[in-house]
Amino acid sequence: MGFPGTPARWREPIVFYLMVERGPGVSRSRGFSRPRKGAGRYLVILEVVTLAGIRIVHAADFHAGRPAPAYLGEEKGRLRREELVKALQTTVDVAKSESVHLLLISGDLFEHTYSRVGMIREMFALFERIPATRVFISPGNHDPYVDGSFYATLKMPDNVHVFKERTITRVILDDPGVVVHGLGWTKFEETARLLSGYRCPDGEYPNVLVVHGDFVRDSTGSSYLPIFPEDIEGSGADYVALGHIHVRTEFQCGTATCVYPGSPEPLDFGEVGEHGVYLVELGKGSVKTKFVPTAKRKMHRVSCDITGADTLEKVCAAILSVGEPSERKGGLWEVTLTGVADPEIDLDLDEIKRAISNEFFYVKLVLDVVPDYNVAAIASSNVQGLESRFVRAIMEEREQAKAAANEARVRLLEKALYFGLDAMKLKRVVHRGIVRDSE
Ligand SMILES: [Mn+2]
Repeated sequence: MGFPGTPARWREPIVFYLMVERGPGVSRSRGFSRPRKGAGRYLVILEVVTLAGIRIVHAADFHAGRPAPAYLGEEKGRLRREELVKALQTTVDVAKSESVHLLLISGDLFEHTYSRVGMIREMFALFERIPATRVFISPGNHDPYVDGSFYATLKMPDNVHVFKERTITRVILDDPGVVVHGLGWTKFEETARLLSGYRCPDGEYPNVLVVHGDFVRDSTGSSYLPIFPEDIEGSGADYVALGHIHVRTEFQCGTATCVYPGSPEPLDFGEVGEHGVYLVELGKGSVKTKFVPTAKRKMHRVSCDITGADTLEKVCAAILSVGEPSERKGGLWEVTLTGVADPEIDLDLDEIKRAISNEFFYVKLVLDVVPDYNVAAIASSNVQGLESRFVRAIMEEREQAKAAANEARVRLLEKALYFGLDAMKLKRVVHRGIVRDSE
């Protein structure tokens, strides 16, 4: 074999391959080429072959098919629903561009109750785009392997393995050298500790465990397949690919690295922060993880101080100072208005929302402002007047509740104070601090 770009007298190069690490994932041949007799000089090349471990994309909790929250309305709801399905395509794209050996899906890929066969068929077909990647699916509580499940009725591409049994089974892959263990939910509720007592056989290949369940640290258990720390510590797994918790979490349990990748798309307001999938590089006794954000939209939960804003226009301007314009236009926001507000200003949330909603993909407003009443001054002025007597009565009760450390009653009385003052001064009750935009 000639060597391009080298002088002719430098015949065949001698290539030394230096192995820097032994382990799975070796794809290069090793050794060196022998010079042929009669050749003149030789170019000696030292090639360092770094051995990458087993490359994995780990994802869970897509919840494809789930109805969008009603507050999004019809058009945005439909769009959002499509985006949940599309998240699988994005995940497969990551698996393809990273040329991973394994794609692990730890349950709740779709919602059994709400999914249609056409949608699921399209989703399963996506796995055909990555024929060199082995796909492992561990059904969860929303997509259990029950009678009539799409996992049971539709044909899967050849590179996909679905764990359909309630007990752990394993698949040994000599190329790239890994053992994948997993189980599947076979009903919609699971209180048994299905991992308890399982032990991966010792061998030269690293062990991966794929399961959808609830990691619990106390003895209260869970109806979502409780997993106790000792279940994992005793398992001998190197990487535990979990699903069920929608906000990503990574933790160590004995020698095992455990990851909840979270839902690739956030599903509701509790699920703030980045969402995506995990890229994992695994060797025997070594695990490297990297989070890859893939979510199309983000959930934001912020508060906005409107103290000093004495017109609706100023209130709107304050709200529009949250985030960057692109974050507002693409994101789902929950904005809580806080601070001290002029009691005369009409904080009509519907009107405010109409004025600003074009600037957000979706915005939900929550009022948590304190009206700017000078309570002490009202209590001491015109002592026989209704307002003054009302304030003093409430304040007295508030002191008693405070002395009894009854926080809930203190808050209730403060609310009553402002409701009462509003009713007397403004002739109406203002719903401050009450969520009016139902989820
Ligand atoms: Mn889930």
